[in-house]
Amino acid sequence: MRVKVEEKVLNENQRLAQELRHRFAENGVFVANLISAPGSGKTSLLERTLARLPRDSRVAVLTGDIQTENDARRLEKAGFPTKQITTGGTCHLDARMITKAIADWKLADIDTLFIENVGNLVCPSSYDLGEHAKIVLLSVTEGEDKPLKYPAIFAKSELCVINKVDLLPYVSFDIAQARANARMVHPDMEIVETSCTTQTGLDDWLGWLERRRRMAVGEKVMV
Ligand SMILES: Nc1nc2c(ncn2[C@@H]2O[C@H](COP(=O)(O)OP(=O)(O)OP(=O)(O)O)[C@@H](O)[C@H]2O)c(=O)[nH]1
Ligand SMILES: [Mg+2]
Repeated sequence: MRVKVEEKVLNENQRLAQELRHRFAENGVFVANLISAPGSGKTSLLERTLARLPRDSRVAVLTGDIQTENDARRLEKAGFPTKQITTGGTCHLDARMITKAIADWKLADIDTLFIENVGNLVCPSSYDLGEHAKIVLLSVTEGEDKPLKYPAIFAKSELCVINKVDLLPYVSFDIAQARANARMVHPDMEIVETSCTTQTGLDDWLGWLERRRRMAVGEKVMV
């Protein structure tokens, strides 16, 4: 019975996600869905990203949490359209929440939509939001075994951002093993190493983002 209900919910989500995908494609919006355990640095990475973009960039941000508007308050400081989605208990964003949140935004005015999912490595992996790419963050305080313990999200994400590398001297995190574990689950996975504190690796992240955006909107990429 429970399986049947879950199936129905996921099918309905898939239908709404497909509608979103069409709308994003029609309007040329590239959508990135950032997923990680609580506290890996999703908001920090977005803060650093937004701060580096030209002020006239056509970027918008949705950020999901169970409670509080804290992340939206941090992100809106960059001056781009930003909305908090508070789920009130649900451990992931779903396509209906995205549809509702963007209802009064003109998609034709947006080139890139960043979605910060609720901090959780499990539930968000099952919910398509109509995005082009899922991006999973893993911070060096979490342990290099996480790709093996939470394979679904590593299998479904195009990019793994290993964040907080400034802390490597202080924690026993084997970064080579973390990379190998991610590639064991997802052999073609792209990986970048970042620190939002020292800004190490941010160029690699921004480069990936721009290449992926151009691919999504069908432009030719000159590398
Ligand atoms: N040392 C270090 N700390 C970081 C880095 N990135 C983020 N932090 C810190 O980690 C904590 C959590 O960062 P957030 O950006 O709020 O993490 P989050 O993934 O958005 O968290 P939730 O939205 O609650 O899931 C904050 O205290 C950040 O300052 C980093 O690269 N290095
Ligand atoms: Mg956050």
